[in-house]
Amino acid sequence: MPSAQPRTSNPGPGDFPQGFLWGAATSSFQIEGAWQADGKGESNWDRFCHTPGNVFEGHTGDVACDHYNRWKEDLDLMASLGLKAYRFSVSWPRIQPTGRGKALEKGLDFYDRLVDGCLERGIEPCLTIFHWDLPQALEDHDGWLNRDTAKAMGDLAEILAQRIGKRVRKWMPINEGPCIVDNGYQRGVFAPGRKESDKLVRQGKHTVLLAHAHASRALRDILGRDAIEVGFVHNPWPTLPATTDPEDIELARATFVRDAAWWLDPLWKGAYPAEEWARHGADVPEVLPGEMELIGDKPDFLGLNLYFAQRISASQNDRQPWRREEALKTDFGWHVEPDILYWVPKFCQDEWNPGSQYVTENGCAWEIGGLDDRHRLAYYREHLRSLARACEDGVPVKGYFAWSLMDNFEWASGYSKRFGMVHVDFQTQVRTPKASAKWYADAIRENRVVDAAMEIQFP
Ligand code: GCO
Repeated sequence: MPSAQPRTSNPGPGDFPQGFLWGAATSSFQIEGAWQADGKGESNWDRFCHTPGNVFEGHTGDVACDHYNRWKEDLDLMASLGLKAYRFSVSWPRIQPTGRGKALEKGLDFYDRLVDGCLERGIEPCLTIFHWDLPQALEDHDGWLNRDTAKAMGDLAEILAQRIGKRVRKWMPINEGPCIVDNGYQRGVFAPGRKESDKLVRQGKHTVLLAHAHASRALRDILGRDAIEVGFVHNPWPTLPATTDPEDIELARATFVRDAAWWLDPLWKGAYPAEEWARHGADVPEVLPGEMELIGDKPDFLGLNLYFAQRISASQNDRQPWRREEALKTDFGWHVEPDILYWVPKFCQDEWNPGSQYVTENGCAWEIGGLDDRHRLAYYREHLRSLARACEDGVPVKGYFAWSLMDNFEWASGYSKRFGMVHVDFQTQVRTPKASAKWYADAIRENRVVDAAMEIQFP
């Protein structure tokens, strides 16, 4: 097994600022299981999985990691790794089975215990309100294509704020708008599996932004703006410079910003990007009076979910981005480009100046090595090196959450893709930390990218 070398020097390359938040992330549907326990309602992902042909080999989230029953053991595991923070999501239909009305006490009790369990172990609970498992009853009314869903999410945020209160300081209403809408309502590869027009899909994106806004408003009104931080968690399409030539950097920055602006401009600039708006002609969302003001009440931080990247070069004739063939590829075929964690936070800082940033997800699906997962270890190591460089350059990145704490249900790929730093045997539910988890624990303890005797190179 690769092992950490003892620290030999004063602060230097690879060190993180004091108080840097080291965490790991999961989401409700991917780990909880217990899909009908204690009055929980059906989610759109339950329905999607139970409909043949949607998910790899008919896998479902019915049991997943059985975290609903094993949460204590899982928190102990996190504590043993020295995690400072845990990012998890709540299952909306566990709290409101139909997405509306009175909350189910048993559902709230679960998250109540989880939050206390984190705090008792010195782990900061960071709560995502919506990570894709929508009550099916709301989906039956058009889900994210229906404005009412945004309002309903505001109500859910209110319920959570009242019950969980200031024990949670970092709240993330939405996880990855593009995956919710593009994958769910345009490409049809995620729940609910619809294939709708550009116009409807853009309306869906607007509804997701509105949901973020309603939830933020509820949290801030109830808990107080100064008591909590509300973040927007996004997965931008990352374009990086092919070289460090200033022209390449500028082209990459401009391309990146153009791609991400549809989601981030409304939040940080209070308006959709004008050029893009014009380009879409009639395929733009209906925006009602007051909505942009609500959406433009800036989040306190930007959360970035980053996994892979493409490159661009100014000297290339067509100036089109491409994926580097020589890059290592994960089991998903995703091109690994560790400097994504340097460039993307920097570009975001320059364009939107969100004040604080967190890498809310970063990780890889690799089966290779099994428990001796050197590729994953190297992935984390090299990405964190890049992130440390961004911090050294003054980009206010305050923390990092590895995706994922443990192997889990990977959406349409079911259990065929393993992202965990902890291995899960889905027959026995036994959890076993992989080499990457042990390395991560060392890095947390030393607050820096520790060296490891291992040979994986990222070309
Ligand atoms: C995501 C996701 C995770 C995925 C991960 C790997 O937010 O896309 O939050 O649920 O499992 O990204 O695909």
